[in-house]
Amino acid sequence: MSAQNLITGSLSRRRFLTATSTLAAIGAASAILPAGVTRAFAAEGKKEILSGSHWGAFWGAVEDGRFTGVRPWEKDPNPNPALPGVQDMVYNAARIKYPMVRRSYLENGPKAERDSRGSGDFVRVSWDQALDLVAKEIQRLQDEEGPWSIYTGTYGWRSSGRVQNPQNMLKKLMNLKGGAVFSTGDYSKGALAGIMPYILGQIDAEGPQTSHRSVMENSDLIVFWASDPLKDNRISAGVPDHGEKRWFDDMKAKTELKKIFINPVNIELCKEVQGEWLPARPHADIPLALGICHTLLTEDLYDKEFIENYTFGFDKFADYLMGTGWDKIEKTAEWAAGQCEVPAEKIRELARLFVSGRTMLVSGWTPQRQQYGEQWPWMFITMASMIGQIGLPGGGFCQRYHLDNAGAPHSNGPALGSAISPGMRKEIKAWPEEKGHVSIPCARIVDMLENPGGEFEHNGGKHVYPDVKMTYWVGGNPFHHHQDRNRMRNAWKKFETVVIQDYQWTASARFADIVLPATTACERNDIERIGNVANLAFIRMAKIIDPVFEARDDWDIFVELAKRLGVESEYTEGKTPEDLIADIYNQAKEAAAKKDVAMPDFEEFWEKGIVEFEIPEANELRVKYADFREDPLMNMMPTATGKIEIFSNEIEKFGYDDCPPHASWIEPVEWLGQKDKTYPLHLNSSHPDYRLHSQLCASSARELYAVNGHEPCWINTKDAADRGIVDGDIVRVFNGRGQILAGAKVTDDIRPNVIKVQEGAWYDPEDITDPNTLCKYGDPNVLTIDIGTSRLAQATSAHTCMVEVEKFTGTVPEITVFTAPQAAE
Ligand code: PGD
Repeated sequence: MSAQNLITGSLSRRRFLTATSTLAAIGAASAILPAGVTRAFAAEGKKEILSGSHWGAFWGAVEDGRFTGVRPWEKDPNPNPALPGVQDMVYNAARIKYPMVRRSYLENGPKAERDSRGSGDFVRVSWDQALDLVAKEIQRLQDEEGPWSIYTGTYGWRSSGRVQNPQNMLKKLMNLKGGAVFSTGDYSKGALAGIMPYILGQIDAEGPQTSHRSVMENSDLIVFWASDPLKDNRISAGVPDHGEKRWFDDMKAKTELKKIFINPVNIELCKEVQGEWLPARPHADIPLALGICHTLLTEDLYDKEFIENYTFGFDKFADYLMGTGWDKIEKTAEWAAGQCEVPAEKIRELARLFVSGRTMLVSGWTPQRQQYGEQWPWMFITMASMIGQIGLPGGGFCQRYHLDNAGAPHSNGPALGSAISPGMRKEIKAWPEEKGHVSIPCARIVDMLENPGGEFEHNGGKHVYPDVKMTYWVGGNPFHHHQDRNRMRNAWKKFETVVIQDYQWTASARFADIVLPATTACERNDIERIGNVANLAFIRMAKIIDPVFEARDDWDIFVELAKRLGVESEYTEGKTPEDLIADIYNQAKEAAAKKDVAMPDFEEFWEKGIVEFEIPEANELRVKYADFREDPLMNMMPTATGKIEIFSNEIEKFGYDDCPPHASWIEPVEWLGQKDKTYPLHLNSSHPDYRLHSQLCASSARELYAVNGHEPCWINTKDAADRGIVDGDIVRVFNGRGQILAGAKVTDDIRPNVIKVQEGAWYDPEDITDPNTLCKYGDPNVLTIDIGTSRLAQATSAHTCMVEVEKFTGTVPEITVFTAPQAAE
């Protein structure tokens, strides 16, 4: 039987009965059954289907063809409390039900009344009409302008699933049609990924890290520096395994292991494991680390042998520490204390402590989402090099413990590929460089819109911004993830046509011309891994219900467009998503066989819904960079010098004053140390406790955290008292870039002069005609600055932001963003 038939419903009645007889134990997919059988089956009552999501593996309950609830997979050790949102978002009021076109666009075509985007004035159209409009516009721009006029950078976290990757689908389609402008980098670890290849010759913050067990057995001290592994591991780009819970339990039990949390927020994990909270000033991590390094140098505590044998360029960094480097400032503990507000004696104490036993330094990614963000990861590795424990059990550094349970031992399972590759661009017209570069750093989209034909620098190169006329966005939400919303809103008008393909009415959809309703992952078939690092299992992401309203799978939408654009057969290559699911499973099965790991046939896997792998004992004690430590010549770092580069000759050649050739402190444009106190509070817009970026914001999971119906604004007790704010008040957070409402959460778990509003809160403008309109719900990116980290990575600087807060005394406007625009009901 073909994969297509198996998955989409040609199971025989006998096979169906076999499958359903095991349901009590393992669940079954109504989706794999013929329609008639599905109905008969549903009539038997509630059934559960095993599937996976960004929030975890779960059993989806189905009653009479309706998805009615979720229950965490029984082997999930720490289910995400937001999981019920997965079911809620299928039906909630923000669901996009039908293809919609902005009225004036429909009546007058591209460019029409772009000021009215965001007003919600949409007209329902048929699928054919919507698809014709999109195809016609792509064709027109390819013919009349060229591929440089269409921006399909389309950044975003989409849904889990190895096959249904709508961004690759879109890119493949555009490549077959002569290309488009794509994007590079990401909003996540863009600065880190930009600088690391020069320092370690690899991105480092990816894949497996030194195992948790190695830390538990060998470390005396663990320092979580701007890292929140309890919160962030709740989600994953694949399906999270949540195994880190066991690590936290072990940490809590091992009282002799010292834990320090350097963070402006006293995070849950710090309290959970009875750690020491060091509330250093945000945006001053580099001075703090420099003060530590200066102490290590001047008290002769650093590991000279490691520096000598494993690193390059320390002498220049030492000069910088001692005040003979480029800025002529000696980085004494006293100097550092003035910047980071940690007492000088404490800084020296930390330095001594770090070398007194085995120390694991753990960093999160917030400090690299700041202006000059490239400097922090470099500083962090320089400090770890001076401590000299890189490659030793339980020592060194880790930049990924907060994601994908990256200290988990990995199983003996094979890799699971991704099914759709964007392929190569088939040029219809040659692409001259003066028409603009083929890609831009993703976080520079607004610069591109404001400066068509303008020059930009990136990672040693000089390029030209293309003059884009259209964008097609899928699987991402730029009206949440990008900074400085008011500036963005204005720049967005440059697009003559905006197509958004999503399943929910995000602000991005509201600011579109053509809105195409996609299915959620629960309405189609796919396959994923449980545990991006542990690779505990492959899980069938079975269709739980048929598509609701007029939603269509991204795949089907792109096939329809490919048809209209004359590239259907090249696009599909004769396959369906179900074939692709079977293909990548079978490829993995072949790879497994080579390692003597047995896997069931695809058919059996699909019926059962899961194949689990074993964890070899040897993988429990992984130590990152142990081979380099053991033999730095045979296992050299893939850098220019083969060593860890504390100084980079390559970066020096770029001559960037915003990215010097060794880790440096450069005062940012906005921070708590600045003289101007117009906006006296630092805004921390870290990742949310109970969503994935903006996903689930429109769901019932909001009840877990909303304050008085608004996105919470954590504020220190003293700061609140100074402003007459009490817990639960609606507050206005503002600066020169914009203003938002939020719900005050008054607490001592955030240090004074810092507030927190989580990224991903949906943008809800009160009056789209006002360039400084209030966001009624609480999107922090109304307030954040939109500048590149530096010319090297050109990543986001979202965490460089100062604001003021006041109690809101006006009439609180109704929040409207969580219901569809009226015409779309
Ligand atoms: P998501 O909310 O995941 O955010 O930005 P990103 O755009 O990735 O958006 C995904 C969108 O895809 C949602 O609208 C969802 O409905 C849609 N979607 C999901 N599945 C599908 C599908 O199958 N098909 C289609 N068509 N659509 C789908 C995240 C970005 O935000 C990231 S990664 C980071 S790290 C940044 N972090 C910060 C930060 O720390 N602070 C601030 N201030 N801002 C940030 N922005 C960045």
